[in-house]
Amino acid sequence: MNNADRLQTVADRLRDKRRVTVLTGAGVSAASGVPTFRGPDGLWKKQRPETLATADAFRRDPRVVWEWYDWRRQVLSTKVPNRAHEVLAAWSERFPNFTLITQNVDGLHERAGTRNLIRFHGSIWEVLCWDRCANAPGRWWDDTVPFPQIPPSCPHCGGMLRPGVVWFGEPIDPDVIAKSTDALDCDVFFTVGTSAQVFPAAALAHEARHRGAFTVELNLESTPSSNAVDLSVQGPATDLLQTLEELLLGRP
Ligand code: BJW
Repeated sequence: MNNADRLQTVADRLRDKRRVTVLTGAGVSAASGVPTFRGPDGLWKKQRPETLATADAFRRDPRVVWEWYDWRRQVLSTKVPNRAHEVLAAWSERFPNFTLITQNVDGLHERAGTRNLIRFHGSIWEVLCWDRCANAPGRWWDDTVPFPQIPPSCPHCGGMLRPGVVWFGEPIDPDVIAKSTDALDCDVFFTVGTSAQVFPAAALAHEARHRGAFTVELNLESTPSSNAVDLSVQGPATDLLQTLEELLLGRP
């Protein structure tokens, strides 16, 4: 089956369906110029995850970790959503029961106007008090770019802030797990632009299929999920989602 046939099959599966769930990863933001983690120019090619994306790394050297996040926030502040974000935002309006679970912390799905969005790994635009001081309101939005001082300090206790993202070894918010698990009861489940190497996110497609969803992977290349989904289509997320949207709207 060629890509055109595969996408036609997916479009047929989507027609008249109500419950659609999409899991996205860094590949969806690649066309916006946001670096992925594990690709040839990925963030982990230059830095090991353990030195930047764990609580231990932060405890050891909060300045180095914050410099990395502050740099990424500066890069992100210059980026805009691409066609993949836009199509998914349109689907979030059109399908009666649509959920977008994103591993991305970049905020581009929000900026595209996506409804019913679950941030599986948190947000780079949120911060929280490292000491969880009693006066701080859990986590809050702070889009200061760049921070005038690194590490930025908690306005409530003067201690350090940390980024509102989920690091390796940290649990996913139980409320996020509960909402994501509910969304696995769907007609069609997509996994888009993720290497399917980070758990528990990587297990969601398998569980959705187990529950009866038709599962589809859209990715530039094959991943550990490719043989575990019903249909895998290779190509840039922007092109594949745009083609699907045209098929759904009945336009060439
Ligand atoms: C395109 C494209 C284009 C490119 N179009 N496609 C079970 C088994 C083994 C290990 C574990 C397990 N369960 C837990 C673990 C440990 C760990 C884990 O998974 N480790 C593995 C690496 C082995 N997981 C955790 O630690 C998680 N926590 C946890 O399980 O807690 C349990 C616990 C319970 C109770 C108490 C305590 C703990 C947390 C994981 C947190 C991940 N965090 C990060 C950093 C977020 C903050 C930040 O941004 O700095 O999340 S790591 C990084 O990877 C980031 C991403 O969200 C995540 C996934 O990456 P993604 O999106 O897949 O990106 P890439 O770069 O890998 O792939 C891009 C893909 O796009 C590629 O496939 C390209 O081909 C494709 N692509 N351009 C379409 N244009």
